[in-house]
Parts: sequence; structure tokens; C-alpha cells
Amino acid sequence: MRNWSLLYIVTAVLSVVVCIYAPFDPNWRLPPNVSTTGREVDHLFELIMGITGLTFVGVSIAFGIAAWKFADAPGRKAKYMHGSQRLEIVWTVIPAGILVFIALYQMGTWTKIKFRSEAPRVQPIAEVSARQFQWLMVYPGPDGRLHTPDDLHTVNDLHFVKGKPALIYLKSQDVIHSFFLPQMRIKQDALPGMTIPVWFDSDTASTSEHPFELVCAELCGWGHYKMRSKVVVHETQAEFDEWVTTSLKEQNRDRLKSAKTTTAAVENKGGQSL
Ligand SMILES: [Cu+2]
Repeated sequence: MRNWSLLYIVTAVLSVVVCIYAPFDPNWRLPPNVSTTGREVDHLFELIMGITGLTFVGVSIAFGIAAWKFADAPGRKAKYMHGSQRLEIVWTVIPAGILVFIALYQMGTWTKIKFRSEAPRVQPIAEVSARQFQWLMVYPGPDGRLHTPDDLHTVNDLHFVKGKPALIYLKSQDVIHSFFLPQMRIKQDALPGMTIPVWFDSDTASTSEHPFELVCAELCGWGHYKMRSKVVVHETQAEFDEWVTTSLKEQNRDRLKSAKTTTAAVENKGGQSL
């Protein structure tokens, strides 16, 4: 019977070894952070990981010793014990204290990332709509306003400017999705029927060839794994504006082409019926 305790001890030791190894392997953790608030998120993550990790090690050692020492053996009788009030108070008060500490300690970061009153006072760079299984972006055109005829529409292509707060309006067209920017440590659910402001920034530029990533972090259906978008962080506002202008030209050319094709098809059809 004692051997069963070995199984537990080995599993616990392996878990700890894996946890210690993880930060040294870039593939086992989040990509390097590029945002201002991301540093604070990482700090909170490490702090909580430290507290839970130490607790896990302590509990595992105690549990391993108990399982080894008090394993069932022929002729051994269990001792009846009514419980220890002092012990129960200790193991209730300590975790409660830790939880209250974390709740208070993270408040500043949470406020910066989520409280609407903290949203940057800037024009939104885009409206992002999630749907099974893609991200649809609408950028304001030259008039600087959304939902006007000169808007730029893209699919799976998020652009903003380095070193400036970027604000987007997040929507969902069908089910619940989750807007996740791993490099910026930002995650926000997209809920049908709601428009949610989300803000973030980046101190590092990225390109179309080597973009950052936007992924869906909510299991939203069979094609969930496909919900990935490029994130391009432009070096300057001028570079971003140039991208909008070029993309608008392409969009107008494509529209003209498809309008011509439709007209030709209609005319053709009309000709045939005469
Ligand atoms: Cu999704």
C-alpha cells in the first residue's frame, strides 16, 4: 500500500520540475511582453505563481510524508481524532489573508486595463467584430468617423501605432468570443449585443511579414482554432495613415471591379433574354 504514496510523490516532484523548467523555454510561456500594462500583468502572474507554487510544494511535502508514514499495514488500526480547531482556524485565516492581499494588490492594474473611466481619450482606431471564425475590422476613413461610406474594411488584420494608446470597440456577431493579444497581455470577451471598449499599446513595432498575434481565447465552435489575426504595429502615425490610404485604394479598386463584373453579368443576361 505504501507504494501508492510513491506515485503521488513522483507526480508532485515532476510537476515542480516542469514548473521550474517552463520559464527557461520560450515555447512554454507567453511571448515577450510589449505593452505598458503587460509588465504589471506579468508581475502579478509571477507573484501569484510564486504563492501558489510554494503552497503546492509545502502541501505536496506534507501529503507525501503523511501518505508514506501512515500507509495501511497489516494489524494497523486507525486512530480516531475529533479535529483541531486551532489548525482549522490557521488554514482558513492564512488563505483568506492571501486572497484579500491579492485582491487589493491587483486593483491598480485591473483599473488601468478594464475600468472605462481609465480608457484613453482618443478616437477609436477600429471597430472589431468577432464572428465564427474570423475577426472583422472597420477603420475610419479620411473623415475620421466610423460607419461612413469611406470606412476601410479588413479581415484578420489589426493595425495601430507604436507608443500610442490604441482604443477599439469590440463586438460579436454570433457567440461569445475572446479578444486575446498575447504580446500585450490583453484579454476581453466579445459578447453578442454589446460594444466593449478595449485599449492597449505597444513599445515595439511589428510588420506584415513578422506580425504580432490576435487570437480567440474562447472555445467558440469547430473552427475556433482558425480565429487568428495579424497584428501590425506601425512605427509612426504617418506609416499607419499611408497603410490606410493604400488599403482604401485597393478596396475601392476591388469594389469597382466587382461592380463592373455584376453590371456585365446583368447586361449579358438582359441581352440573352431579348
Ligand atoms: Cu472565437
